[in-house]
Amino acid sequence: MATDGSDVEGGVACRASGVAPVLWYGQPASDWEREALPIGNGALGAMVFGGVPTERLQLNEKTLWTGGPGAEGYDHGDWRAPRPGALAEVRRRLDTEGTLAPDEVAAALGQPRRGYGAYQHLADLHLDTPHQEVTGYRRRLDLADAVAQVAYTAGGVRYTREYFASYPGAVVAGRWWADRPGALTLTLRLVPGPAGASVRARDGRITMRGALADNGLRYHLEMLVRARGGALVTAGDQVAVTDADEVVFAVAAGTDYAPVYPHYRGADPDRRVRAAVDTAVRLGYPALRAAHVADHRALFDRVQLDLGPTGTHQPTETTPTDQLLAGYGTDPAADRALAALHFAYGRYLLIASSRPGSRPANLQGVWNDSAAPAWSADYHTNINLQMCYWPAEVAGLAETAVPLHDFIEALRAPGRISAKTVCGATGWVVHNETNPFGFTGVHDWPTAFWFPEAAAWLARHLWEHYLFTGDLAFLRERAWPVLREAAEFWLASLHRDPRDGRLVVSPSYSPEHGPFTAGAAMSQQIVWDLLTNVVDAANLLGEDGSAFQSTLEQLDPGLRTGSWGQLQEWKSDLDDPADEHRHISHLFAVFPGRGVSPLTEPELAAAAATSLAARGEGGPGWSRAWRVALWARLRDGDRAHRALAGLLREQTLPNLLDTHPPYQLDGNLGAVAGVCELLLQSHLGVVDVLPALPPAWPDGSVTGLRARGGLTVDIEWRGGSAAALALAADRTGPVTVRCPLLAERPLHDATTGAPVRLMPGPQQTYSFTATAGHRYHTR
Ligand code: FUC
Repeated sequence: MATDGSDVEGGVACRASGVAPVLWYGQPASDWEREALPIGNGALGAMVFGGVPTERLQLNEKTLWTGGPGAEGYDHGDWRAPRPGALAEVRRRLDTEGTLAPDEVAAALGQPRRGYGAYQHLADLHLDTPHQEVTGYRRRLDLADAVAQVAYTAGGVRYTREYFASYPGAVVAGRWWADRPGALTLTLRLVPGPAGASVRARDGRITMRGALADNGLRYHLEMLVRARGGALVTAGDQVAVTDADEVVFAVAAGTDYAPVYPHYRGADPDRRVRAAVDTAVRLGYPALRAAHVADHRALFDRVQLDLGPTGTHQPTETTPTDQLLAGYGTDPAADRALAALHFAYGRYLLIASSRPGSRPANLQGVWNDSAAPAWSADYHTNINLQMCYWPAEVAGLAETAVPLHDFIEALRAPGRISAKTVCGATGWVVHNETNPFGFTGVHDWPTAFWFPEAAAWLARHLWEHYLFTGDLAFLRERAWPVLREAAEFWLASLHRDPRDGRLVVSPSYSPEHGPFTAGAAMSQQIVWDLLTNVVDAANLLGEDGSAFQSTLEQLDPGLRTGSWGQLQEWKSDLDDPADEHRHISHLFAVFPGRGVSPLTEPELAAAAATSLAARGEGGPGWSRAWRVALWARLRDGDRAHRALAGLLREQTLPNLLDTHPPYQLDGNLGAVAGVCELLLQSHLGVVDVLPALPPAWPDGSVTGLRARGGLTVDIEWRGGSAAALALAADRTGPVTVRCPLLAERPLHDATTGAPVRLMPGPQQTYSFTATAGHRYHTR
């Protein structure tokens, strides 16, 4: 990137501010949730405190879970005894009574969970120094390099430490150095998380191993320490270094977990963990670091967001991040800089918590310091897991979705059994939440146990991957089997509504509030979405989609306007205008669905806006993030920006992590997707440029956003309108763009230099035929 702040290549001047996206603080972290800084490589995570005299890195390995096979009484949540007629009875009562209380339905269809388990804290790495009084303290996290750093002066010596979690190296690595030779004296020690772990140290190597008490899951952590200069002594279970010039270490960890139903066990982790640290140390710190930075930047650098000039100073550079956040709302320029930093951070967190080969990001990504985290830090599938992956495609991070795709595929085997035993249907199903051990059945929390639509909602992520990449082999081999089998479940489960003969979901529960009914809006909208996607996929693949098509034609779409102009959440008009519940389920068709848009269904979109406005502006971080995306899809940039402002002001911690409370990653990632929707939309088959630009962001630019149809899009705007546009096409084919700029500016093919013949269309759209590999721009 040019350092003069502009990078002209075929059209869009990427006015990136040239400021490295960095979080920084003037004091150590004392609170894990609010202040520690996360690094991760998808499988391993560390929270860096930057403490003096003692440093703490809290460590995680994504598969360290209690529960599952081996845990007493564990099952996948399928009924432990058949309940002949139970489901039919609930359906019959809903047909006659209209609504049922959640307690009643939970009594009939739910059961207590057994051995579900929870994500576990692995260990704390402590590094003790003799330093007491320090000056010039700085703690930072460079998002572009994915390196955390701490620096301070003690006794006239400048000490610096840095850490990163390397995906190619499969280790968390650290380096300590000083600006004077022989100045480093520290002790490294591990404090295990699981009870009963054995810790040994020998020749600069600390090994922690054991098996979890409840399920026998074996875990192994190894750390190798090397010092340059001075002396390194291994005493007991600690490594002590004195008078060294530099200290480096690498940590690797693993368990014998394997994502394979029904046992979820694989090879002993010892050998691969040892090989990882040995290889890392043999490679040497500089090469390890360089490979890490190159790996991370290959993903991170794809998208740059700049929200305009900030005057004489760069707020993110001159003001510590916690103060910048605390001052949100007092300085528009600083607010824009913080919003751009928050966006970059969300992309960083997705990269750090989800890489091919790891499990998907859980409720806390990969970071957890507890043996009993909230909601087990599991995979909630009625909004949270899906939200975490909303930015993956549009924000140029498709590779981070691979763990989700793998996870969804692995849910099918246990999901088939749950579909049969609990729902009496073919196909596969998962309900409200799951764990790494294929929990696809039910539990008994009345307002959060029954949600068979989760499988259909998850399946759309594989369809979306096809829409963004055009990868037909992926569609045929990976997406189609998942989609088809999820749709088969609904062909077997949909119920004919005696009120109007339409096919509805019954029982149907609009997440987490209100009564059980038949045909709640979200249920219908998700099934409509699935069947629509399956029919499209069948047509593309030459498969027989006729059964899905005919079911779709009889399906209640779950879209109706109610007595106060709202989009009804339930088939009966039960909505309370004073209800401010966090789940906004009946607007699924607005986002992430594609069933309602102001451009195609203006009345329904107006009803959706009425509902959304009535939901107020409060709620947990994830709910605010959803509103950013919803208002963006309703093309109201100002209201979307207000939701983002509320998220930053009220639901964001000093380390910029989202809070529910407690810390929950989905709000960070949902906000990235929401911001992308303000600047670019493509869910209606049109590349829609600046559909909901907030008035608060009059000038700016974004590079590298992705549009369905295999396009990479750069946009520059000034005074609230597009000023330059560039599109790079992955493949040859028709492209339609909605951008008023094209009325006054020709589009050029940067590859051939020739002007592009644009066909004007409705609603300020312009169409042309793109050629694979060509780049088009408006200059
Ligand atoms: C759903 C949400 C809660 C929370 C939990 C993890 O149950 O309703 O707000 O986010 O997931």
